Amino acid sequence: MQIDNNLIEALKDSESIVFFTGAGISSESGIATFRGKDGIWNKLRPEELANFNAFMRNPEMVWEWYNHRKKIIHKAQPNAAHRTIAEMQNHFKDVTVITQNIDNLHRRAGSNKIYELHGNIERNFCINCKKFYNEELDFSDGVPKCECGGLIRPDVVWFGEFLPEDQFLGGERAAMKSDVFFVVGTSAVVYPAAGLVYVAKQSGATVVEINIEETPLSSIAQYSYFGKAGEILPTILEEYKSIINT
Ligand code: BJW
Ligand code: ZN
Repeated sequence: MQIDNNLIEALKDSESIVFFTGAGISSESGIATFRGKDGIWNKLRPEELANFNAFMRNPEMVWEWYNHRKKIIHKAQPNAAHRTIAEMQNHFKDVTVITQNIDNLHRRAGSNKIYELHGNIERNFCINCKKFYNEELDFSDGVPKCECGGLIRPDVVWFGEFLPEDQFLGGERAAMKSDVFFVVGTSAVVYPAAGLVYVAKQSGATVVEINIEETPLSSIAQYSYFGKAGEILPTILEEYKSIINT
């Protein structure tokens, strides 16, 4: 994979770089994506499972799905893409991760400035009084309930729900001031998250896409690299380091 010299030049002049990530960055850790050829939602439409009405109709089914994913996530390890992004902190003044993922793998890889747009699978809250329950939940009597009687749900963002304001605004600010904005492993079809790429572009950032296939954003990215994030990101960093050191 040949990395464009102009991208390395742009990185040399950069203070703020942002990685906007989606499920594809975790696929090399063994976590299935939602869409695309290996997506877990090829059979089940995401809009039908990841929404509050589905949870109210059948909380057992929705919890079964999250508990299944949680098991996989707990066994998974950050991959070369997560690790390279964390290592970027040693080379650039300001490195921000804006992730749509709920899997914690960026944090476990060592990134320390992370905005989580769609929540985090490690947290849960009561749909009634909003009390948080972040400890291991007990499912022996069915779907766990709060002391107030309300059902407990995972703290993730479902369709039709607002994104956590502080996370979205933090991500938006980072997008606005970014010099280079990497879009990694996302189909970029879910809004308002995908809109941050346009915010970055309109604010003058160089947009770089890394994906195994084309997305609606490919046409607005200055640089597109089609392949695995766990191979392309380390190549970009190696190329950058070799040029900086010459
Ligand atoms: C690799 C790779 C490798 C694979 N290397 N690449 C029009 C109609 C109806 C609704 C809307 C509409 N326009 C906007 C909306 C609203 C809706 C929306 O966007 N819908 C569209 C889908 C149509 N958005 C919302 O509802 C949002 N809220 C909102 O708008 O609030 C305002 C509001 C309030 C009240 C009323 C109305 C509006 C909320 C969206 C919440 C999304 N939630 C989920 C679930 C989170 C919890 C969980 O994980 O269970 O978030 S859905 C799911 O999609 C998840 C993801 O974060 C998100 C994005 O998916 P992502 O990350 O892009 O994954 P994939 O699988 O799609 O793509 C993977 C990519 O990786 C692929 O491109 C592969 O090629 C690539 N890849 N291996 C590199 N090794
Ligand atoms: Zn409660």
